[in-house]
Amino acid sequence: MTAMGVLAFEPNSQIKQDVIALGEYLQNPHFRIAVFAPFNYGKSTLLNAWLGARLLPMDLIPTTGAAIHVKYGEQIETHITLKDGTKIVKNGTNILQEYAILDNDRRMRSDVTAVEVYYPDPWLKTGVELIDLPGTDDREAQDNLVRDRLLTADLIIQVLDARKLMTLNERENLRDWLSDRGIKTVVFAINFLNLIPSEEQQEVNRRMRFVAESFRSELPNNVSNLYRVDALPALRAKLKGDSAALATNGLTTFVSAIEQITAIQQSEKSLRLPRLLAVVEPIKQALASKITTITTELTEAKEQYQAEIEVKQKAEKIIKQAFQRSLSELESWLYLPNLLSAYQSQLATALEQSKLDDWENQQLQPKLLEYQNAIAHWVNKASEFFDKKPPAELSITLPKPPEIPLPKSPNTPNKSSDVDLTPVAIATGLGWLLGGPVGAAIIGGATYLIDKNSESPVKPIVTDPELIKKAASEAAKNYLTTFSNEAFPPLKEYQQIVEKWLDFQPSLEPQNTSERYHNLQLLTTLSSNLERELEILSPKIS
Ligand SMILES: Nc1nc2c(ncn2[C@@H]2O[C@H](COP(=O)(O)OP(=O)(O)OP(=O)(O)O)[C@@H](O)[C@H]2O)c(=O)[nH]1
Ligand SMILES: [Mg+2]
Repeated sequence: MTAMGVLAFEPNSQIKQDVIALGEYLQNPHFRIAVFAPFNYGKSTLLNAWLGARLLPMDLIPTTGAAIHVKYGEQIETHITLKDGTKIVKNGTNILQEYAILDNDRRMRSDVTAVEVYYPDPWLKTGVELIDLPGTDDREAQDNLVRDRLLTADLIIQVLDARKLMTLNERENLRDWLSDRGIKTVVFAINFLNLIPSEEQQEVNRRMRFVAESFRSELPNNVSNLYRVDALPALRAKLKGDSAALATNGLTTFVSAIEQITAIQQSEKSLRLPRLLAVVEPIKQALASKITTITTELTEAKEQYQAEIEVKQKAEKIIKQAFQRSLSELESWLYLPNLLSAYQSQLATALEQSKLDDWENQQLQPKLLEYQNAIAHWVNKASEFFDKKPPAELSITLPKPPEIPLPKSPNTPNKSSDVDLTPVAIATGLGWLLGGPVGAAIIGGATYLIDKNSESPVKPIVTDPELIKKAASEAAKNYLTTFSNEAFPPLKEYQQIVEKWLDFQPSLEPQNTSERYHNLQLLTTLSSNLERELEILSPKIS
């Protein structure tokens, strides 16, 4: 049952064990009779007497260390199944000493999963199976095993020790545990009655009858569920074939009563369903409460998630607006007419003074950075808020130093007519340099023609301040035009990337809920299947 996993029962929880045991019980065609009692009460001795052979280990110390199932077989054989699947088959039952008794620490072997003894008894051949169980009240593992087996039994025989009667409390606990599982019939066998003085035997019998009364509601009035059997004397008599002794020690009466009760119960056949129903009820409840828990958790998760999404959507809106604003501020700054009116004249002055570098570092670059930072600020905010890596930063580079057509000056020597004076690259620091072999430089406002090929001192070529101013202003305009033209494409591209990146698309479901949905579905299906099965079964029980 997959729901067992979803319900996450404790590994040894009673419900889980009940379900497992019941599965086996429902499949098992044999009528199972289990004998149980605390250790040393003579369970194994009683079964041996019943079967007429020393099949099952008996001893003065706690002995039986497995549920030993005795079934019909043509010859006496013992089958041991180990946890790893190994099956050991041996003639006789000596091998029980190795696999089915408690060790020196009074513990069961943990590697044994099933112990079966096959025995050629005609009554067993009718489809009856006897189960010898470890004693209870010694260790929890044994107690658990016994309870498991009791649930899979069709008839339960409890051995009582005439010398140690059950207390009221013990009796009620047992009755509650059994009736919670739909087990209403228990046959009691009193052992060791011959060991107490006869004047006390009467009183013991009276009290035992009182105990037995709680477990016979399903039996006809003429059939008792309380018997006296002196197990050891019975075994001895049986082995000797002493039928007179068998009658006095109670075995004959006990065995024929059990056969009668078995016949009655076997004919009813309805034993197993009520027991199933008794165990199903707690499972139904566990399913229902788990379904409620998961549903509540899912609803809460969804509401919380919805709230988170709303917050994120709000944040997205604010961030997007702010980003757009900072971006259009930069755009407007880069808009050529604005650039020219803000910077052309100061740039021209800077060029005249050969201070392009200084101007870039002190004027243009800081301003550009300021706009870029404003944009990056919002991108980083979004990155933090939505916890995703931001796109590559916006990169706007400054143009190369400007080139200008250098005007001809009246002072320009004729011989320089062969010199191509345009365009002229304006370098920084040293002044103006021509692209060709001849350069022009402005140093401190004076313009010279530099013949780079000659070592001769520089000679001025343009000295007219008006012409220089004009050239510088032209150069400034060129520079700013290039700057504006080159800045827009990366800016547009960046805008597109960021706008797409800023689109927060919430997934429909909060994370980590899919498994819970799956479990919920599983449980709901299971629950309704269970209901349906029960509806089909119910008419058969009532
Ligand atoms: N005197 C006497 N001794 C008995 C009687 N029945 C059993 N015994 C002894 O009591 C001891 C325990 O008997 P077992 O049959 O091993 O008892 P058990 O209930 O199977 O014990 P565990 O397997 O340990 O739970 C053995 O030594 C038996 O010989 C009886 O009727 N009279
Ligand atoms: Mg035993």
